[in-house]
Amino acid sequence: MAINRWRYPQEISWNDIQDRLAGRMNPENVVEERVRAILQDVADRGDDAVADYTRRFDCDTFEPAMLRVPEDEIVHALDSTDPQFIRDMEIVRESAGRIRTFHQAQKERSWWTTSPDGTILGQIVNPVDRVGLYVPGGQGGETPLISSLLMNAVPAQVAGVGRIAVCSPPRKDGSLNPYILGAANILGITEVYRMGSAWAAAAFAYGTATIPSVDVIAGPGNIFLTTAKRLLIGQVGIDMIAGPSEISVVADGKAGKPAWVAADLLSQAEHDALASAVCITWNESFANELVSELDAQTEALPRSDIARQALEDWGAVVLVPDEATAVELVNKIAPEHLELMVEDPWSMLGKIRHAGAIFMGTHTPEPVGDYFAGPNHVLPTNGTARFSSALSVASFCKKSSVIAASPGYLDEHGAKVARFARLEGLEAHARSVESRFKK
Ligand code: HSO
Ligand code: ZN
Repeated sequence: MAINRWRYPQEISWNDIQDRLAGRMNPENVVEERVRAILQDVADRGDDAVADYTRRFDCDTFEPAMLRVPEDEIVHALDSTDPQFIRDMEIVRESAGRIRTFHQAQKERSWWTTSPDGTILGQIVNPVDRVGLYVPGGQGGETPLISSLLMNAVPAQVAGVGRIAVCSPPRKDGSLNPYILGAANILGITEVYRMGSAWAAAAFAYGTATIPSVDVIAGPGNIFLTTAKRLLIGQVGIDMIAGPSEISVVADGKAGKPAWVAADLLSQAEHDALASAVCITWNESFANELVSELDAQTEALPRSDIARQALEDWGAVVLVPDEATAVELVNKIAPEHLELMVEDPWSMLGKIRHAGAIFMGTHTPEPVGDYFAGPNHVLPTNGTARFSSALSVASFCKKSSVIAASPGYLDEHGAKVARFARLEGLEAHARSVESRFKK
């Protein structure tokens, strides 16, 4: 495998690295026209359009009556006799609990301030009313992203969203994967639809006879779903436009073996041929060992083709002169996931300013965060960690400000407000205020 090896900054500049990684952006424009037509069709024809697309792409016997999964099926989703399924569902339950505990700490409160004159100012936090969550089917419905369902549903529940609907594309026989229904049961979600791709987003955004419209659509999906979400912003809120997975590992060569770093890089490379996995180190012999580990481990993976392509196209082992340069480079990349595989990660942490999620030291491989620890795995990609954050309870809330002026407020401040209004040539504003106090 031909993985990039760069000496930064001697052999490659930051601009060059940026150019190399920028090509990863999804070529969304190519599908935009098709997605626009799908959105319009669902807006016009509702359930029939959704069923038509589902028949074409997922299940050739699909009818509108099959859109909603009967509640009974979800209520009985855990009544399985398969011991493996039961054990798996216990893992899902424990993970959901840990995700819930973490997100409960994020909950923002409404707050109030009172001035000496009796004026009260405040901010009220309210959840949105209705949310539609998307779960990708994965390989024809065989490997749905259950963890992403948890990561989207739990913060919405902690926010207090009253109505949470879930959708996922049906398998060939029209059914949903039992793991999706089992997870919905564990989460206490009873509204589940069989639909996927851009038409699912359209149905959630516009509403149909069967599917009520929602306020926020969240969850990962293929390029059609992502493009639909992007085009629907404004009509609905969305979680974020997440790009292919990324990981950067800072390794001092003392903490953690090359084999571990290689495995961690591959954990994200296997997601997508467009995924990016980068190791930054100032230890040359470690870099050499890492490259041979990557070679060997990639070949041994079931998804070796995807991982190899990701590593060759968007991966790199970057040799820097020292730790300070490593930190500088990390802050420029602003990676989705950052592992600090160094002896003292806590002393490095304070210097990291831009990263979606940070994994500390040798005992914290990134997949612990993907599945189990509690923090959200829906994270900013493509350098957007410079200005945005993980999916959170706040993603499903909005705030209303409250102003309650005291009886004496306008006598004291009214003239200033009126003058400010006239500075902007807005006479009616000025009179609204002046009508209430004596000049
Ligand atoms: N690492 C992905 C999330 C995920 N991993 C889901 C496994 N399942 C987000 O970048
Ligand atoms: Zn992952």
